[in-house]
Amino acid sequence: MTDAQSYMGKLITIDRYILEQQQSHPEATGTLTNLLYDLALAAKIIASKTTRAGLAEILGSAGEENVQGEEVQKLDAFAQRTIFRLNDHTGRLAVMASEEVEDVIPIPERFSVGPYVLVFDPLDGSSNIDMNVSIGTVFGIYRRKTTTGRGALEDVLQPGRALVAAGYILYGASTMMVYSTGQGVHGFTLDPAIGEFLLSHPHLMLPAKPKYYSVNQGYQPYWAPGVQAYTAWLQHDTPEKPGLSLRYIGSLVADFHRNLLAGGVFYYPADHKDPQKPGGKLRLVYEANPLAFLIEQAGGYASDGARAILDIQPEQLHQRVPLFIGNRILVEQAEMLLHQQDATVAA
Ligand code: P6P
Repeated sequence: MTDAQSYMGKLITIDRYILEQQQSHPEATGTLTNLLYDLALAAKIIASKTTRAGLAEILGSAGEENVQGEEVQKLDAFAQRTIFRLNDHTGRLAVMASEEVEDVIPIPERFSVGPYVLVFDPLDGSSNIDMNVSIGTVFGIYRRKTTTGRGALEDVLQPGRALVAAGYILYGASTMMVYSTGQGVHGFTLDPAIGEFLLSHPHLMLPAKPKYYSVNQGYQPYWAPGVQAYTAWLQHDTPEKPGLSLRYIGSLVADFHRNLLAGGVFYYPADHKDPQKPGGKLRLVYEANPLAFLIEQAGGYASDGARAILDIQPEQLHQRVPLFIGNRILVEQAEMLLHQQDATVAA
């Protein structure tokens, strides 16, 4: 019986599952467990707003701009405040970093610091809120690197390989929380009637036979030749795989989640359409790295087109990176074609 089968049919809450996983780490103090509890609570609080986004006054822009120069939707600000306020006083974190905040977020002086670091995108895909398209929260957890003081940028700029946990919350037809602490990927679905996340997808693994490729083909005229060749390869039957269907929601967590369940590849390559984004649109620290951690735990791979996302040493908090993520065979083909393209250009 597989690990997944051993859980089928059992009614297990996320709190109990996280605690059970902690028991396989005798040295664990429970701090990471409680941090994951807090993120599950944040998910419930944010979900209580997303399900009413179309009804409450919360729609529309808060009139502010975040560091990306994007209008901040009120739901973005609410998600940011919720995650911060659930974690600023617990003594579990040394420092936080968010897509919505330019610099690292220190723990207020009146509270003690702890051994972990939380990086997060509080509400990714927020431009989809008004169209009722699924949106998501992405998070990653590190142990702090610094040994004195209250946590610093150095603690946040760690390679993804150093993550101890990562996950996302998908606010869609149902609200799901999917996470890994390095012992496989596990999915929980919120039962709003009881306010509990229940284990619904234990030990998620990418299907060996991929179904979808996900990219914004509107940028095709601006792609490098290697990306053009890669997309054509994905569309055609080859000995390695059948021609794939295109599915693209334009909301990273939703696109990632569908491909995790069905098999496939999501890519947001560098394009030369927007000079502001020569290295792709997605951020390394709080989008690419947590999802790369998850996809490797699920048997897949994530690359910037040349090397593993998890091996990249971040230089800036909001740095962008090209992202190819999904079945390993599909992502390695991207690396091969981009390398061939570079070799051709260099010749
Ligand atoms: P495009 C949403 O704004 C986001 O950050 C991700 O969720 C999504 O994958 C990407 O941008 C979509 O970008 O350029 O295709 O609209």
